[in-house]
Amino acid sequence: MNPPLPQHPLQHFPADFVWGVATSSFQIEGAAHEDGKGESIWDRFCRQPGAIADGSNGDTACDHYHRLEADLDLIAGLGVDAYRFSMSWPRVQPDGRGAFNEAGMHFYERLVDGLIARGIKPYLTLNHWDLPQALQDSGGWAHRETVHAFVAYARFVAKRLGERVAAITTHNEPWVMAVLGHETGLFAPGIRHRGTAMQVAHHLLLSHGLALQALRADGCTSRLGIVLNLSPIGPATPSAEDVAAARLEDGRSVRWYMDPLFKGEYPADVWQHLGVDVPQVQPDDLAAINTPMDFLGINYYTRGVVSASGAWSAQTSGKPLTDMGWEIVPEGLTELLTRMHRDWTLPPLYVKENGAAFQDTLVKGCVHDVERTDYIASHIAAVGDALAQGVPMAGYMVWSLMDNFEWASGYAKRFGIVHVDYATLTRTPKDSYLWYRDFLLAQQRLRQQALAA
Ligand code: GCO
Repeated sequence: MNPPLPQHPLQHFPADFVWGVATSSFQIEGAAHEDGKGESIWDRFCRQPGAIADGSNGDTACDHYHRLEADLDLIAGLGVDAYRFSMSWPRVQPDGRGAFNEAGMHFYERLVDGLIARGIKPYLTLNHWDLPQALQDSGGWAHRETVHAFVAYARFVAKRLGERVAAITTHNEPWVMAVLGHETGLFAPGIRHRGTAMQVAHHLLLSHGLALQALRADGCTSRLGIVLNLSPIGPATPSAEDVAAARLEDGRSVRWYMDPLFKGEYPADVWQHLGVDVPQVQPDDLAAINTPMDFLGINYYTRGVVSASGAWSAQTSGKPLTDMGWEIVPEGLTELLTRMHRDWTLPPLYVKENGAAFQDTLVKGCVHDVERTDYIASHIAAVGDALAQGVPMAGYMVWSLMDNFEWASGYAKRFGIVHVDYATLTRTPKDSYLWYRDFLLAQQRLRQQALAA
């Protein structure tokens, strides 16, 4: 017998609320050296000894590139309104500047048309971290020229797909690219220099703003925005030192992105703290970053807790943990969303990623992932709580459609609601997939009842 699935009271979401599921190019596509695709910084980074926990790479990943139709059927089987995917820049423009690669574009046209044929709205992300290596070789995101290269790439893609995709996200998680990629060096391109990281963050934000302006000038009809990874950040204890440390971390990870995007300024306390590591900012940059957006996407996984001594650890906090060692805190999502609504004037908000890694076991064609199902159900309820408090929530997307390449953790961490057997590449929907499908069906019925009433 199957273990019982978690029960949460069925909340009533607005009829136009967008339910979705998400992936990213490097994590699922594979076909790393096919049909004219250029090298990305993640292709290169995976070759560095020790960079990836299991020594793996994205050469095959989930082989999504060759299994597109079957994967589209899996997405359709969920009954979602939207599918969030990213485009590999080096697949469509191998060197990041100059010639575009028609074979690469063709893959994404098939993807978008296949979604539309199945009644699913395509949500496209232009940059989910896999920068063309050729651009890295000339300085990458630390170099201002990359900003202009990105805008040219965005314009090309929007001209080809803009009428068919419902939404275009410029960047996924600038904090991760800047800090994990250029300060701690845990992610590609593996640089360790705080000043470089802050310059990268500035260039990502600037290229986002300039791309929005260019796309709108070109007449692009998709809704445009950015996706940030955010957490509520609190002190480990009420001590003045911990409170100050938490405030600074909130500044570095939340306000450093939200203030320029929504107020046109960097937070003064963080600017002062950074000293010589502040970015070079040209006179019109902040006005460009402050360009109004049609939506803001948020990726939420866990809360942040900060102690000045660095002594706090999630492992001893007493909260349940995921396989990433991250605390499970659904109420943290409500706290984050209501705080954002309070502190900034926001466009419609979407949770663009939310989900959890657990060690799954596939037995007789089933994965009884009760913990993941409960994680998703409790976080959807947390979004409902934010809505009830007046936050302009417009959608929610599960991370991720299927198990995939979890960056520096390789294939060891499984976030999918569909299990992938990496030896055979067989896909098996987990219980969480079945739960989400049934949940969406129930939402659909509520919508119909509301329409009929
Ligand atoms: C991110 C990325 C995803 C990750 C997911 C789980 O948020 O880091 O957008 O690519 O796989 O978050 O860590």
